[in-house]
Amino acid sequence: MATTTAQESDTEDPITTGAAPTSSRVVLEWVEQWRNILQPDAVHWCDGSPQEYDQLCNEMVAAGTFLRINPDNHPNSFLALSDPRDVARVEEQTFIAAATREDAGPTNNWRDPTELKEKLLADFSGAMKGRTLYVVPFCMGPLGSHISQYGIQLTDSPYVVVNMDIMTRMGQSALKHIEAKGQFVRCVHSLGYPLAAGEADVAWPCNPDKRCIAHFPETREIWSFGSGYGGNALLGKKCFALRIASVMARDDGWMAEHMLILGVTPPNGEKKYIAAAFPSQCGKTNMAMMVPSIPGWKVETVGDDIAWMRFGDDGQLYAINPEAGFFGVAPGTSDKTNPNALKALVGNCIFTNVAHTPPNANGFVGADDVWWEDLSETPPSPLMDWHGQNWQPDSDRPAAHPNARFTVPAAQAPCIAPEWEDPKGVPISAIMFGGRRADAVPLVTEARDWEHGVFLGAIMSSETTAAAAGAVGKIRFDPFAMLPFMGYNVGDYIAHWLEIGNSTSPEQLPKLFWVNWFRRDSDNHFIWPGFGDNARVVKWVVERIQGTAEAMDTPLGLLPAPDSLDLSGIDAELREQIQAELLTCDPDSWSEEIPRLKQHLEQLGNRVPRKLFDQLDSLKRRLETA
Ligand code: SAT
Ligand code: MN
Repeated sequence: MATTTAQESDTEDPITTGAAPTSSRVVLEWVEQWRNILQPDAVHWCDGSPQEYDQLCNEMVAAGTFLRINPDNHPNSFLALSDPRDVARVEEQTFIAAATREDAGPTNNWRDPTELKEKLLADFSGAMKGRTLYVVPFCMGPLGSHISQYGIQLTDSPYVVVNMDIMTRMGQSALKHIEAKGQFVRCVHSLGYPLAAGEADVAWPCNPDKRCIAHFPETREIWSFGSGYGGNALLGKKCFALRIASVMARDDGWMAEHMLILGVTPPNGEKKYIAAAFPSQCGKTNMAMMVPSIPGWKVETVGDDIAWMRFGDDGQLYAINPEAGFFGVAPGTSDKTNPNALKALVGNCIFTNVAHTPPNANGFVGADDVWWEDLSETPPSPLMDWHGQNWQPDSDRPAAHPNARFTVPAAQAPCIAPEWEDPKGVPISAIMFGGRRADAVPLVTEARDWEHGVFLGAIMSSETTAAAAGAVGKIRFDPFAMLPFMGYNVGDYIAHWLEIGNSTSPEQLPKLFWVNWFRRDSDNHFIWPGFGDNARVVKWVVERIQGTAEAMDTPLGLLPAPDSLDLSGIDAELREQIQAELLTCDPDSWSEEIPRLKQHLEQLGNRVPRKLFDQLDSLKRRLETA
């Protein structure tokens, strides 16, 4: 570990980056430039060692940011409770500062890069007074993979450092690769809460009024101010791996997508890989870790949130998971919904904004442990909620925040695919797009071809969730589950998808599918059982790839032919309801949707390829003649 503190030195300007474990001029100059702006008391170059991790955690326990939870239940694990104003991604304060408004497109908040930098430089100036500046070199993807990318995050949050340690390949080895390449994404992050001499710190410093998550795609920079939570602050995740990487991918012929990656082994042993795009909090982690309800089928996890995909020399599309950990939604995670996630949470976890049992508690979880909605049918008692206040089952608010999270190393999941870190990536045979839709969208629809699949991805919509600040449950269009994560104009993004479809032979392209697990009946209950039963849909998809399952043509696309979707073991009444409601296309209600879809495509601006409107016209015609 290399920390230089003001106290240790007796020169005029005591803080230097002199203890840096690198001789790379680009790195040193950049860090030094920011040290001058941020004015920290100390600079710490992160080496990514377990000792460093332990020391930072112990310091956070001492500072009150972390509570060590019962080591008998979760060794080496901690609970953090955030400032109640800092609990989710803030889309309103997230900006794409591309050279022109048009380059950012109508779905992004655009700011002029020069003006935004000027404003932010004022905010960053002196922002780390009284704090340590951590230099966090990291790699997104397996170290040395030709698909991986590198970054350095400057931050004054030790909470961010330890989360980055779990979520990325962080430290000395990443720095060596950065030195060799001379290239890295520049990520600057401050909580925006400097401390005056002698001022006491708070457990979760942040500056909600001045929050600003800024992306400069042309220069591959991220400047994030004022938040310490999730995707606002762990800059390797949405900021880099999606917003900046989507721009890199467009420029260089690859794809950066909001997708899980799973490996599925059918009874015949021929393993296939599927990527699936769903908005935040729509079950990507559960799907990636599912335990199939149908015998003889096995699912393994490659990634649960982000996929980077590139064509191999053989013309196939290969995917890596750029992350090294899971930053999963805790509430709802249970033995029923995701037993593999619970098994992954054996230890070395960071829990944020879940509920906890006080030190003197007894009962099911015992003292000093964590709890969230659905973890057990009966909540433990006594229980402290995510505000740290006493909570009763008849309270009118949840015990865990709906966007409470666990951070855990991916390797700890018992279902992790042995090849999950293969630098080559895994060959993708199918891509699914799915939203959270109570009505209309069938359980599964196969696209007629790539272009039709791109159309289905572009008209995806979903109910909003607690992963982002704002209203929950409102339907919004969320093309490719990338609405909050595209680093450039959505029309160009769709055009890029079309270009990808021309980059290899049609037989080598993944097949595209549209799915929806979230249809509700008139009593507002989910119709489809979901979770392990989603394996039935995966099975149909694999059989379509292999050419063994039947499909029927509908105006929307190819739906499972009667009896081709395996519904064995589901009770007869539900089977009938599934056939009648989830595996049909209702031409009348879809005809009513057409004007809305047209308006949606128009609102995406004048860079939306003509082909999308042609697809809409064809859909309209098919519906009229159905
Ligand atoms: O907060 S994150 O962006 O990391 C999680 C999510 O919304 O998917
Ligand atoms: Mn996500």
